[in-house]
Amino acid sequence: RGFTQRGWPRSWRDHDLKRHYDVVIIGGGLHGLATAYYLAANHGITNVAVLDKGYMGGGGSGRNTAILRSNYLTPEGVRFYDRSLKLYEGLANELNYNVMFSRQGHLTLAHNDSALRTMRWRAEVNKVQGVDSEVIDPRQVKELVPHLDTSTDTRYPILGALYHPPGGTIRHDAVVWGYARAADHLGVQIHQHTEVTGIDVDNGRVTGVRTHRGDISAGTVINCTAGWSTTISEMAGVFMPVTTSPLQAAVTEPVKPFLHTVVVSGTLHVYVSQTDRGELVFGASVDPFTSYSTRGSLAFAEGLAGNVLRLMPALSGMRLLRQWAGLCDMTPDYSPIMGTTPVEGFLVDVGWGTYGFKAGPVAGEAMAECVATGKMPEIIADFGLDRFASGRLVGEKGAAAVGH
Ligand code: PYC
Repeated sequence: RGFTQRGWPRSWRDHDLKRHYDVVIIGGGLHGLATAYYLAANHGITNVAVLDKGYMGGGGSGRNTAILRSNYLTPEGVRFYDRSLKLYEGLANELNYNVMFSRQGHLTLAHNDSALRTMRWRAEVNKVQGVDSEVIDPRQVKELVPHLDTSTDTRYPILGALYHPPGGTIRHDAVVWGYARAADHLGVQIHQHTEVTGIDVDNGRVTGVRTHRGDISAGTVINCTAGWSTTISEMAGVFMPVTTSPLQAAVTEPVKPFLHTVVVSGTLHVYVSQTDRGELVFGASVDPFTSYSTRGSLAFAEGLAGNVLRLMPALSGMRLLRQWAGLCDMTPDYSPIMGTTPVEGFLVDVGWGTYGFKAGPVAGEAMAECVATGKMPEIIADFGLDRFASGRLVGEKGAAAVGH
């Protein structure tokens, strides 16, 4: 396995590219690595390569705000994300890696009647699916988060909230590293800095992948990218109804722990949680334009600060330390696109919008099953690419953490 220069054991190995793999996964983020891990762990498929033009977890997996929840709006979405949360709960054991899962509970604030109505709707759908969510009043909100301004004479008074106790946060990098190390142990090859330049298709069937390090033949190719999901799919001749927008986030200096619940306001386009190190992690809605830029902007920092202070005026003295952006591939119904495509052997796990991170484990589990059995697992059957032609959409916009 080898050691780094500092004497630390390597988490995964480097390899020369082989000429053939049974499965090539494009995209070494959480989804690609989880798929590789479950292919090997659940189905014994180990002749697998994970390719990434950058480093493992350098895209959305390392840029999200690490929030976990399953309080979605559609039954399909709730079932799917609930399975993911269950896998997250057991992940430290499964991977033998400290992923720092923290079940703090998740609050989505309602500042007007229509938001409150949507919270009630979500709470009922959640309960029917066996997921713990309920609407609470401003007094209960204040008990959970004393720093929130729950007074009634504000521009955006808090009328209530959807409270989801199973939600929380996790250490996002650790999740990526844990899956990568476990997949490597099982024989999967991880190839960082390996850019895919083309996908070979013969007679409607995928036959291989071209990279700047050489060509590979493969029976199955899975597109697990974000930001470049349309570019990769187009290499196989598959069109994706996806547009890409940046989503910015920021982190403050560390302070003594005072916030023990994830707080989200869709109306104010802001969410906040506190890490174990004491930093506050903030995010907003996607930038209102399409772009592949991962740089932060002053306009975002200004807008964010104003909205955070509307919610928690006591934070006015805190300093932002860093800001960044990740790329969100948005679909028309805000649900992902998963499974088979018209090109045989070319599968996709894309279009994750603003909630791909929380779906990583279940997406990997389901995609691995799809490859191993050749059938769409029931849990992702509603997320197929064909739904855009049939019109059977899975509208999840009402459960997006933030306005879009
Ligand atoms: O869907 O919970 C969410 C979320 C948080 C940050 C971005 N999306």
